[in-house]
Amino acid sequence: MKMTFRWYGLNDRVKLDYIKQIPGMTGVVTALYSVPVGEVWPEEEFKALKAEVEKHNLECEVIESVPVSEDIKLGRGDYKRHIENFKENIRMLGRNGVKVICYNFMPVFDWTRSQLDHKLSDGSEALVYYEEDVAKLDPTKLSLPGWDSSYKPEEVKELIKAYQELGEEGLWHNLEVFLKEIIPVAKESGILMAIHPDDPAWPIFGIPRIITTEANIDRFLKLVDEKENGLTLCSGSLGTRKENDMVKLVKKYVAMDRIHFAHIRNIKLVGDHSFEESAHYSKCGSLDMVGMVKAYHDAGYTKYIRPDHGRMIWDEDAKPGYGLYDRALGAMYITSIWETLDYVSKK
Ligand code: DNO
Repeated sequence: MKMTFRWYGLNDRVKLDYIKQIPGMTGVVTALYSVPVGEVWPEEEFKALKAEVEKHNLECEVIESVPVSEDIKLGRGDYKRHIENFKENIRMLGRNGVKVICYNFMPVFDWTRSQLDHKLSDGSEALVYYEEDVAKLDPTKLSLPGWDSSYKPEEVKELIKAYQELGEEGLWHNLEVFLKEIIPVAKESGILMAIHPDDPAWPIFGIPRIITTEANIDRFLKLVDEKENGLTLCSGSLGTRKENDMVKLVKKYVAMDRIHFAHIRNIKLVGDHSFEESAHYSKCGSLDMVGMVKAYHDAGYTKYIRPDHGRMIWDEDAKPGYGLYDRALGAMYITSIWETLDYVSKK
């Protein structure tokens, strides 16, 4: 496996120098954040970003994310032009040594939480999702750090209505149209596409979400049954549903060679539709972290892993979920499990 770390570009408080100091780190996962969703990424800008990363002896082989426009997801307006632009981005990234592109097909809202700074009993702060608090939120007035914040409240209102009308089957259809266009281009460009599951893995605010369960992932993989049509297997997203057995899912999809990128983190389930993000260490949450890492390890997984969200600890002041300290602990925890498994299996 290759251990990587998400980096938000030159404005990120977490510097490349710090990331490089985490033992075992091979590269960063990043994106061009200046380009509006749906448009073409300027090649020179990407080359400069990559050069900056490489100057720090880190690789830049995974993009998270090339965002998919609402028009594509809704199959309306500018969707054909946006799909062509997406293909251009795939070609350009392939030319520049990128191997994996992570993206998602979540309508309007990317990852959603009810609070970003919930104090856990040890004094650390974590992102949490409490169903009863989410029910009280007004989605048109919300903004979370992982979202495209360029929508105005009236636009969000219109989008929500459009997705409610489109429904789950409509969203599946538009995903299929998108995949049939882009996967052949990914194949030609040496790129593995890796969809990120919906976080949390259920519909929110009455709008559909489809990358949520084993049955739906099976359906997704069959839409275009090619290796290039793969997954970012995010344990903290799929793991929000109790019935998603993460160790089993890793084993299954890694054996099919459809996991191109792994987001490994732990969560503590505190209700059917409520959870708290916890430290990576298994005992802090509900997921079997060693079981998951072992499933990747024993399958001889050679692709990319990153620790996912961290808590805010040691008075760090950073983007919620994306500080340096707790994610660095997460990376070391995963790397240590891997090393131990290597050691034991060679004995
Ligand atoms: C959350 C992330 C997601 C992810 C996108 C991928 O922290 O894992 O925001 O980057 O959904 O497109």
